[in-house]
Order: sequence, then structure tokens, then C-alpha cells
Amino acid sequence: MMQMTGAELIVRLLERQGIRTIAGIPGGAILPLYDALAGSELIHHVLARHEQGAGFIAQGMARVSGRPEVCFASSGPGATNLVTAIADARLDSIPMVAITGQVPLSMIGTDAFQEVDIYGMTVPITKHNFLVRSATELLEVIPAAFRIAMSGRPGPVLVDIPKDVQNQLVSFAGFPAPAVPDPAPVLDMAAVEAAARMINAAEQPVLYLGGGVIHSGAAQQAVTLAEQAGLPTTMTLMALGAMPLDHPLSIGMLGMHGARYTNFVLEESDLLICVGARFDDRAIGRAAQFCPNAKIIHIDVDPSELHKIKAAHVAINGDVARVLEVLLPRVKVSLRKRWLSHVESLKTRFPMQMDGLDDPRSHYGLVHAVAAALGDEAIVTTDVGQHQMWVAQAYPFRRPRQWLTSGGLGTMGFGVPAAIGAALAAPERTVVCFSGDGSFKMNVQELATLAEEGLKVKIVLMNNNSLGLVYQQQTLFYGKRVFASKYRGAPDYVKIAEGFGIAALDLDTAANPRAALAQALAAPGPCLIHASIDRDQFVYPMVPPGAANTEMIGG
Ligand SMILES: Cc1ncc(C[n+]2csc(CCOP(=O)(O)OP(=O)(O)O)c2C)c(N)n1
Repeated sequence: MMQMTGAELIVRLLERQGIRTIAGIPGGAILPLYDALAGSELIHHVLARHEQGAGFIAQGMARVSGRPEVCFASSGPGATNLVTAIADARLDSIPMVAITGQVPLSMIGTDAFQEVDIYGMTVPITKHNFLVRSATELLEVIPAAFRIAMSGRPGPVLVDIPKDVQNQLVSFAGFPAPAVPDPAPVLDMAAVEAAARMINAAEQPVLYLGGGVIHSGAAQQAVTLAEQAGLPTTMTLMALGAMPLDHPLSIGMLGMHGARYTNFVLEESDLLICVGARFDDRAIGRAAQFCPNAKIIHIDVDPSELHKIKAAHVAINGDVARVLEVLLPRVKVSLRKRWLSHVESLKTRFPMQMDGLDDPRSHYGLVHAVAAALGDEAIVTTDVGQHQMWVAQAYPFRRPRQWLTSGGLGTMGFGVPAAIGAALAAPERTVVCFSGDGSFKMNVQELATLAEEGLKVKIVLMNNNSLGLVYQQQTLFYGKRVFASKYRGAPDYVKIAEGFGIAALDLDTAANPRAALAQALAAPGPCLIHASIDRDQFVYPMVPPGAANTEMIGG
């Protein structure tokens, strides 16, 4: 028999699960666990400056590694500060295990100091959650948390552990095996056959890839399917990188800020093959008018997504990589010359228009200059706003897990901590975070964490001194009544970075911005690159909220 405290047991189970980095902030109710963590020779603890930062650091690691990563927070405000990062992980299907301390069992329900019902609060935003009532339960709960986070459609799991449970002694015969994912659903082969027949018979099919393609490691299979069947291929915001943007079959990102031709190609399609996507409103616009003439094949590991927004003619529940593997030998080789040449003509008539690509001081030009200096190995994170959409439109993503962005929840403040997490998971790579001056200030405290870890994270701050996307919407859709979206103050971001001990470059004053940028990106360690952006540069095209994709304006 082995004997240890609940806290020591948690640390051993995390080590055995392969966890090597945990981001968090200690506090009274989680101190026994921190005391045990101090004794771990395997796990590096990253001290975040706000629990939301810790949550996004864990997410950044998970988005790069593809496996569940862990964050810690104390009870009460520590736990509530995690909530946004958990909800964000839920909407983007990111595997994460959040462990929170809780007041002792006997004090639960007494309004004890720093008591909140984080279990109750996170029911709707986790895949599952646990309130642990005895140290023995940990032997089951910790592996179960990982198994649930990574099985099927990934997502966040919360484990709330009262302080006395952490201190309790537990005796047990042996450690449970580290968790592995549940087997994928058994495939409905008749549905696969039907899908193959529909693809073979289609005249104007389009392949529509979502984040599930990235999560299931199916990018290669998806590209092979596209090539074999001659399928023009569009990607959601979450799927960028699944097919290289410069692949001849790529028609880029669809939806609210997709190119005109992309949305027009979809409008004309007679078959939509949706793989690991969920018909999100930002992608499809007004649902009734999306692909009005197309039959739909929908492949997803989460059965609740099938028929949710659009009824599918053939729905296949399964791991998308596996489904594509089984589908491939049944799909005929097709050059599909007529349809592809029509797609090409739409592309020529309604291309993605990006002005100023050669000018590193313009928004698109800056994104391109960064991409040109970095190459394919770099990882890109963003915050939320115009800058996020400009990067999505202009950055030449060529591989899965190269692009980390808050898609579903659209959380300002995601970029910097997610970049820290990405750099922790892939220290050999350069990580660049494109941020806006509004978003940047939402987790600016994590610059201290970044400086401490000394990671190669480059923050490109696109400063229009406003909440740009709000300013854009007010200008376009609220009769130019601009309210609460322009800042009156103008912080000195170079000094802010330097105050945190981070090198900074101001592109506004650089004699040769392209050379200065390349030098800053190549240097070791973190750097903030500040660039002023014209506030009246908008993101186009744009589908007005609630409109059909074909009703896009601008661009
Ligand atoms: C936490 C949070 N609060 C509010 C919003 C609503 N919102 C979306 S974009 C945006 C403005 C973002 O400004 P900034 O980060 O400067 O980026 P820009 O649009 O100027 O590029 C706001 C307020 C949000 N997405 N997230």
C-alpha cells in the first residue's frame, strides 16, 4: 500500500499524465496543492499575474500540443477569474483541466471566506466538472477529467478540490493508469458510402473545413480528399492552416470577413461537404440563405452538431480523420475542370482586395512583413478585433496549429497569455501575437510573466487608439454615432513594455521599418513592436450582422 496526501496524489497523477507545465496563482484554499507541487521535479510552474492569464496560458499550450493542459486557481475570486478562459476553451473545443481549491467540505454552503460555487457556475461552460469529496476519489476523478477533456470533441473540465481533501491522507494499492481518449464512435458505413456517391455525382461541390479538422489531426486527409475529388476548399477562422492558403484548391476563409468570391462560390455550390465545422453564424451568415442550392454532408465527432443549424442530407458521426480515411478510397479521382475554372473566374472577378501590402506601415502590409520575416515555423496568436481579422485574411497560414485565435467566444485579452502558452509548448519556435491596443490592455499584466519566462514571444501591437471593430460597426451600422469606442488617453506602450523589462521597438519612428521589424523578430527573447494604424481603415468585405453572406459590403 502507498500512502500520501490528496495534494501529493494529485501531483503524482498529473506527472504520470505527462503534464510538465502548469500555469496558475496560489491562494489559501489551494496552498496544500502548491506545497506538494513545490516537491515535483517534473512539473514547471508558471506564475501568472491573473487567473484568466493562467487559463489562456494553459489554452495556448493545449492549442499547440493538442492535448489537455492544466491551470490552477484558488477558491473564490481565483476561480471566478478563470471563468472566461474556461468558456473560451469550451466554445473553441480546447482540451483543458482547470483545478481549483475550495473551502473545506464542512464550510461549503456557509458563505465562508472566498467561497463561491465554482462547480455550479461552470456547469454550462465545461464539458464536465467535479467537486471532489474525498482524497480517494482523486484516483478516479483526475484520470477521468483528462479522459473527458480529450475524448471526442475536446473541451475544458473543472475539478474543484476542498482544502481538507487536499490534506487528507489516502492509502491505495497502485496508481491508476494515465487516461487515454475513449474510442471514437463506430462508423455508419452506409452513410460513408452515401457520402461518396454524392461527392462522385456532384457538379459543383465545395469542401468546408472547420476547427475539428485541426483537433483531430485530419488536415492531411482533408487536403488529399480535395485533391482527389477536385474540391474547392474553404476554411473557417478556426481551420486556417488546415490547407495551405496558397494551395490551388484553397478558396480561403468564408463568412463575415471572407473574400467576395469565396462566399459567391459557396452560393453556387450543389454539394457542401462540411468537415468538423458547426455552421457558426460568423461563418454562414443568415442560415436560411447559406448555400441555398446545396445538399449537405456533415461529418462531426459531436453528434449534437449534426442537424443543429442546417439539416444534413447525410450526417456522419465520427472522428473526422478516420471518416476521411474511410471515405477516400470510395471517392473518384476528378479534375472537375468546368467547376474549378468557374471558381477561378469568380476569384478573378471578386478577389480578396488588400491595399498597401508592400507598405509595412499599413495594416495588411505589416501582417505581410511579419509573415515574410518569420517563415512557416512561427506560431501566430491574436487578440480580438479588426487586427484579428486582418491577420486571418492576410497571413499565409500553411500548417495546422500555426494559428491560435479566440474564435467562438471572441475574447479580448486572449493573445498575450495564449502566446506565452504556445511558446512554453514549442520553445524552439517564434511566437508572434498580433494585438490591438484595446485587447492588449485586458491582460497586459502577463507581460511580467513573459519577462520572467524569457520566451521568444513577439507582440505586434496595432495601435489605432480605439476599440476599432466597435468604431467600425458604429460608423457603418449606427449612423456614424461613435460612442465609447475612441480613447482619449494614449498610453506610451514602449515605456509600458520596458517597464516590465521587455524590449520594445516603435515602428512609427524606425528609419527602416522593414529591417527594424526583421531584426526585432529574429532577436532572442520577448519584444513589443508598436505600430500606429489609421483608425479609419476598416475590415472589408463585411457581412452586416444578421445578413446573408452574399449581402457583404466593401472589398
Ligand atoms: C472581453 C471582451 N470585451 C468586449 C468585446 C467586444 N469587442 C469586440 S472587438 C472590440 C474592440 C477591440 O479593440 P482592439 O483590441 O483595439 O482591436 P482593433 O479592433 O482596434 O483592432 C470590442 C470591444 C470583446 N470581444 N471581448
